[in-house]
Amino acid sequence: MAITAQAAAHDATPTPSSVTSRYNVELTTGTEVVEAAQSFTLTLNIQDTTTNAPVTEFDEVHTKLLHLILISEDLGEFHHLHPDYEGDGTFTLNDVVLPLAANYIVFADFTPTGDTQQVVRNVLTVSGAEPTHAHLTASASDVTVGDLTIHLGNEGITAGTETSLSFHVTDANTGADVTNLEEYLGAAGHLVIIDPSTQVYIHTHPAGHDMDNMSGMSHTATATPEMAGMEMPMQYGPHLEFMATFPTEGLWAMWLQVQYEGEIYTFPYVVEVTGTSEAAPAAHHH
Ligand SMILES: [Cu+2]
Repeated sequence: MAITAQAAAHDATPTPSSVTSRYNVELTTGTEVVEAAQSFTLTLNIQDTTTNAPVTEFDEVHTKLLHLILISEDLGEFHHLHPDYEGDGTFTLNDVVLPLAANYIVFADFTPTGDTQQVVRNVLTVSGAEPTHAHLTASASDVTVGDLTIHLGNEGITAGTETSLSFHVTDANTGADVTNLEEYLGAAGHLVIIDPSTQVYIHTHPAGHDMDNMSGMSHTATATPEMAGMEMPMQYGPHLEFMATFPTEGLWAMWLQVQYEGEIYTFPYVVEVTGTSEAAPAAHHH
């Protein structure tokens, strides 16, 4: 199958950039076929396509050398994983279990030292998978997972325009604002956005998590004596703002990940993005 590669910026205002063939990510599994619900080892070999040499040096981005996003082709399932670096351009992930006989889209998100962030797309097929398409319907603006409810406040999102996605985090049981989200992988939250064809990948973070603009963030109120002189852990909420530009209209899937009381929570959303006013058909011609 064809492997397409796609680069996307990993800064505060990401826009999907054009397809690149600069890097190849070769996926191999320890078994001849991957069976649903059966554990396997996933190996990734990253090569420079111009020289065929392995890429051996990577920058640490959000505390990891490689972020692996696995999404079922119907966009119903989302995993964010971190394979171990073995050296020589090889990463491995042990004990991977995929529950469904489905095609999984694998986005390898990495930054070769000296280059920009790269996102390379592959497809991993679980035995018995039938090709399918995402049949998305817009989600409710409130999504509850465990003890947290997160409200997406945007009323309308327009394609081609930088949009601030505004989330509000509350306790699902009491309705009280949650102000003590923890840092997860070096950010207040992580938002991954995918189009239904899974050709566009956007990964964005709240503005200012690198200490230059502290929106959406609060310090802990008190420091214990043990913490004197140490950097205090950051806490976040109830507001989280992410900048993103959706290149095209239609339904888009998003997953917001935050950490709360030591656990990682994943909130799935589907949002409708409308066309620009220029693109809308003219109503009347006189
Ligand atoms: Cu992230």
